[in-house]
Amino acid sequence: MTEEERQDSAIEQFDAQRKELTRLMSYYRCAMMEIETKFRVLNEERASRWARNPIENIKCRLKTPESIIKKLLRRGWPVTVRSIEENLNDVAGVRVICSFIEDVYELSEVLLGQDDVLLVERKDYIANPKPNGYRSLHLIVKTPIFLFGGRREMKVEIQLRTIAMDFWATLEHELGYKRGIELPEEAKRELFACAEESAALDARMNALKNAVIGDKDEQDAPGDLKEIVEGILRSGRTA
Ligand code: 0O2
Repeated sequence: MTEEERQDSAIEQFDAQRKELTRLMSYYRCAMMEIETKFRVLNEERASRWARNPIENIKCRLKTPESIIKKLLRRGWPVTVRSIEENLNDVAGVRVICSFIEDVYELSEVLLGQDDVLLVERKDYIANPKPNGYRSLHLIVKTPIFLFGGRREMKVEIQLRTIAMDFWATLEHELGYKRGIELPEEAKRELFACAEESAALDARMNALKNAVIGDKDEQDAPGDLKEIVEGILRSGRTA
């Protein structure tokens, strides 16, 4: 092979990978849109039936190619387009900020009850907060997107949390988590205390909701849900 032929072949391979990556990222974007729409539909229905919005805000994000490559390298996985799909669960992320703690669980149960949503992994950092105080419900789901060429299953990471949990996580992210820096012990203790206070506030606001609105929308909630939520709220009250 001449030098020129080698260059042409390298360019061709690079171009093929680039096109494949662009296509894959667009599939992730589509899956993210599907999941976002599912939550918007649930919010719309609750708003029309009970004049209440269980969802305060939805934030979607696609991991950047730089961040994807860094994660693959960090974990020792191959840096190829196929490896992204095989190894990463969080390329497409949907964060659902809920009004009350009960909304987090109800929305997740209802979403997972849909026949085109398959649960891959569930991490309940609300029932079991991280040692630093972080709380959220994390789901990895598979959902289909329908393309000209047919159906394709894509993974999406969903984080459900209350406004108070989001307030804490956003500021904590600013302070340390994002930059990967180790905070001084005193700062860690203070952040943990803030997380506990936020959890107690969440429990009080949830109780207030039930006192003011009653349990109208709980009539729609799946049977075992009340018990789970009540357990979490009890622990929040004693925090
Ligand atoms: P970004 O910038 O938000 O995307 P995995 O991704 O599953 O291989 P891990 O750590 O087991 O790795 O995942 P986990 O525990 O489900 O957490 C992943 C995401 O949750 C993070 O994504 C954060 O968004 C959020 N998160 C987890 N722990 C914390 C925490 O202590 N503080 C804050 N503020 N957020 C947290 P990324 O990709 O790390 O960051």
